[in-house]
Amino acid sequence: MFKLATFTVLSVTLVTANINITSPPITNWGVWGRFQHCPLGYAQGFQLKTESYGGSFFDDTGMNAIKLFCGDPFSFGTTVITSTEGDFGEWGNVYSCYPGYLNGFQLKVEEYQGSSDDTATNNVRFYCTNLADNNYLEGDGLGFGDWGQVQHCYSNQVISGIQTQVEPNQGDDDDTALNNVLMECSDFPPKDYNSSDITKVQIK
Ligand SMILES: [Ca+2]
Ligand SMILES: [Ca+2]
Ligand SMILES: [Ca+2]
Repeated sequence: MFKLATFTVLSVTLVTANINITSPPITNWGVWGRFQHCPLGYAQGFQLKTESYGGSFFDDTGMNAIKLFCGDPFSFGTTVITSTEGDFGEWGNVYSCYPGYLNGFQLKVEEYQGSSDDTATNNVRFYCTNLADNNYLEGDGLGFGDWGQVQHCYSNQVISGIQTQVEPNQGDDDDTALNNVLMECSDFPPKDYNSSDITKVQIK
C-alpha cells in the first residue's frame, strides 16, 4: 500500500528587497566613494570617463568613472548619478537602452602587472531589460585586460544606484583610477506585491 499525499496550497506574499551586485575584485586599489541612488526612476543609460591610451612610456589608467542616467539619457532634465571620479580622462559616448533599463554589468579588468604599468578596470558592459539574454551595450573604454564575471540583478529588478572604488591620484607612482563597482538593484516595477501572490505547494 502507498500513502496518499495531501496537498495544501498556501498563499505566500513575495517579498523582495534591494540587493547590491559587486564586481569580483581582480584588483583592489583605492577607496569606495559615496553611494548614489536614483532619486526618481531607474538607470536607463550610462557614460564612461576614460583616459586615452598614452603609449608604452605613459602611466595609463583606463576607466576613471561611470555616470548612470536615471531616465532617458537624451531627455532634458534626466537625473545623472555617479560616485567617485578619477582625475584622468574625458567623458565619452552616452549609451542608452531606453525604453529599457540596465539590469546587469561586467567589467574588463587588467590584473596586477607588477613593476609594469597597471590600469585595473578598462571598460564595462551593461545588460538591459530590452536586449536578448547575453546581449549588452559595451562602453568606449580601453581594451586591456579580460572580461570578468557578469553580475546580474534578479529578474524582477533593475539598477538604481552606484558606488565606485577609485584609487586616488598617485602622482609619480603607477595610477589605476577606477578598480571596482557596486550597483544597487531595486524591484521593478515598484508595486504592491499583493497582486502577484505566488502559491506554494506543501506536501504532507
Ligand atoms: Ca605596476
Ligand atoms: Ca601616476
Ligand atoms: Ca598606470
